[in-house]
Amino acid sequence: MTQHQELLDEARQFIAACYGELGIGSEETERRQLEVMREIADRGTYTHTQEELRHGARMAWRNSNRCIGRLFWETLQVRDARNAETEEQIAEALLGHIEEATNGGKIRPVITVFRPAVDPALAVHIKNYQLVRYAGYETDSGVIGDPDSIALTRTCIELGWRGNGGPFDVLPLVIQIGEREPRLFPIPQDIVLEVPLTHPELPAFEELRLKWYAVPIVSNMRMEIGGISYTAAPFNGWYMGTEIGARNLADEQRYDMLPRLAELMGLDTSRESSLWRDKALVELNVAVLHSYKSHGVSIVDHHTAARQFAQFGEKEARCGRDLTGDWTWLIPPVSPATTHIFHSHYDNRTVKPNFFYPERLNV
Ligand code: HEM
Ligand code: NRG
Repeated sequence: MTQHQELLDEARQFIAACYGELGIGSEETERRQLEVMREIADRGTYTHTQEELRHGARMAWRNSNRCIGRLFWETLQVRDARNAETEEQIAEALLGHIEEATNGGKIRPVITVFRPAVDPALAVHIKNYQLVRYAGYETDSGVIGDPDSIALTRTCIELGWRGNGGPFDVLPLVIQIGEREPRLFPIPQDIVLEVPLTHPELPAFEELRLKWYAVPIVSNMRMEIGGISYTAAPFNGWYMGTEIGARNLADEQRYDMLPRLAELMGLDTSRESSLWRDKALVELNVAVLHSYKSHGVSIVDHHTAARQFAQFGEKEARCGRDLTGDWTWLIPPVSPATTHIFHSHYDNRTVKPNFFYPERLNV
């Protein structure tokens, strides 16, 4: 199939599905389909209306097979930033996103959509994996900060950024239009909400001097709606506690905190069969949930999230839609078999609109 034909088909299908869900009559749907077909014939592309963009982005979240948080897909706030042209205007919209999403801790699910990649020379690329992320520095005595950010940190330094060399330095926004030189925009510290981690029963936990940022804003995925590719469409919800407590701070190739926490807890680390790793892991996750809650920052534990996901499945069935999902990502990394997800099967086929990993390498 030619690219042109593929776009026509995707567009027609999307308008039909979107307008059907929005309860728009067949006359208006057919009128819009014709208009879109004509626009594609004239320009080789078409422009979504605000309503199509808004509902399309919500469908993209609803179709994200790896996401356990989909019950709330209809609440997604869609910011239309398709008119942002320069790197400065894009950065300003991104800072606005951080503020609107953070909302003093009562996190709002938000997506900001930049102009689609019609002309590759003008395509918008955000090179950060998430808008807020900690730097990772390779030093002679090992990595300081987040090892996951080593490549981006190096790029930032090459582009003139000077980090503080600390374990939790927020990286600047790195924005690139087409093949132009990427531009850096530091994020003002006062708009980045962070949570210092404490444990409800272990006062010594503070000695680890851990913290994490409040809002995960994934910024490197491409959103595809009706055959149109939005290369920059950062989105956020709130964290599930295990993402921080069982992965970011626990993985050996990330902050690797389990050995130090086990020591602090006085556990027997001389043999695996004492299950010191498991005990430390649970307490790290208790600390994350406790700290976010006591700072009034939205977060969900994996048991509640799994129940919400079950509700999502029931709601989808009532709407006559098949549930798709990726089991390997949906099961939480702590006590997976205590959730119904572990004992279920999911169809992992890709339904569009959806989010995709970028085709071009990010750093
Ligand atoms: C993945 C939870 C909101 C789209 C995930 C993951 C979790 C999660 C736990 C797995 C992440 C990992 O293992 O690294 C939640 C929660 C939300 C939420 C609790 C609260 C509202 C959203 C929103 C969107 C979204 C608003 C898009 C509009 C996705 C996508 C992935 C994902 C595309 C897969 C990411 C990848 O492949 O790397 N979500 N999510 N989620 N979520 Fe959500
Ligand atoms: N595991 C990553 C974040 C991935 C997306 N998770 C969400 N998304 N909760 C991490 O930083 O730990 N969301 O849009 O809320």
